[in-house]
Amino acid sequence: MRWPAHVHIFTTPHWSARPIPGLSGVRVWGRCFTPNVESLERPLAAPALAGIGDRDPAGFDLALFHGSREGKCPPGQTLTAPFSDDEVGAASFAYLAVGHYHAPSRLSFQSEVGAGVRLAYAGSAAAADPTETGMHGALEVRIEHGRRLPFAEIEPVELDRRRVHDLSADVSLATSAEEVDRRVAKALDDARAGERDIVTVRLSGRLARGVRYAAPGPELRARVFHLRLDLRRLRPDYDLESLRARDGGTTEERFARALLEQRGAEPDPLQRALIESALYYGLDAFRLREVVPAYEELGE
Ligand SMILES: [Mn+2]
Repeated sequence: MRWPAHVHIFTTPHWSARPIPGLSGVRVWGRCFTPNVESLERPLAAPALAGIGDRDPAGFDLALFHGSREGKCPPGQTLTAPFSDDEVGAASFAYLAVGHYHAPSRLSFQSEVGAGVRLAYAGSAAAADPTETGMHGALEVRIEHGRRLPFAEIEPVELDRRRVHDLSADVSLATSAEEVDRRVAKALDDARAGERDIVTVRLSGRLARGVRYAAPGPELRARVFHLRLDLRRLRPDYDLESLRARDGGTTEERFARALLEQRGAEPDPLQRALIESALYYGLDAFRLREVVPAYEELGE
């Protein structure tokens, strides 16, 4: 791929600048980073900014870089090239365009070098996995300068035509698999999930006795680009608390109590889920007189 002539790639780890043709005094500053190499260098610490010098009062300086705003690091994201809000405030950039975090965010404040939005993450241009919900794209940044302090405003530009949704549906006492599908379809409607979208629906509640639900029907699957159902919080309608409380001596009651005791004593959540699925299979055998695969996805 060949970049067009007006694209400049910053290739030094220290800050360097490019002027913008036709815009006197406006400089874009950048510094490169190595993908997947975490760095604890602070890009906005005073020594890193020492080479930048005074800005041209006719224009402004803009920063483009990769880094982590401290205190805002999303769970699961690595902290690299950290900077603090105080460092942002002390730097002489009117606007800072930052990358690394995948969700959009912004920081607005006024200082002697600029006002309005002063720093923003555009976020990833497209959702990178099923947890990256919401809109993804770029930011259009408008900076007014010359007559007053440089003033920036930003406007999101949606680029990813797929949206990622993370939804939940209560399917309590659904009396058939079709009814479960209808409740999931309602959740898709409420979220306006469309045929291009990637959707996780977390089901919860107790299904009516004897109802099995393992996967969405074909009509439901066809409604979105990708549908993933999380069944870990779905339970059959067995009242475990009353089984635990009863001190009766039927085989079913003793079986239920024995497994509930085992589950209570088990520290490992995976083992607890396994014991619980064994309990449900056993209760199915007692009450429905049949055992079919249904509880492989139980979880906490
Ligand atoms: Mn990154």
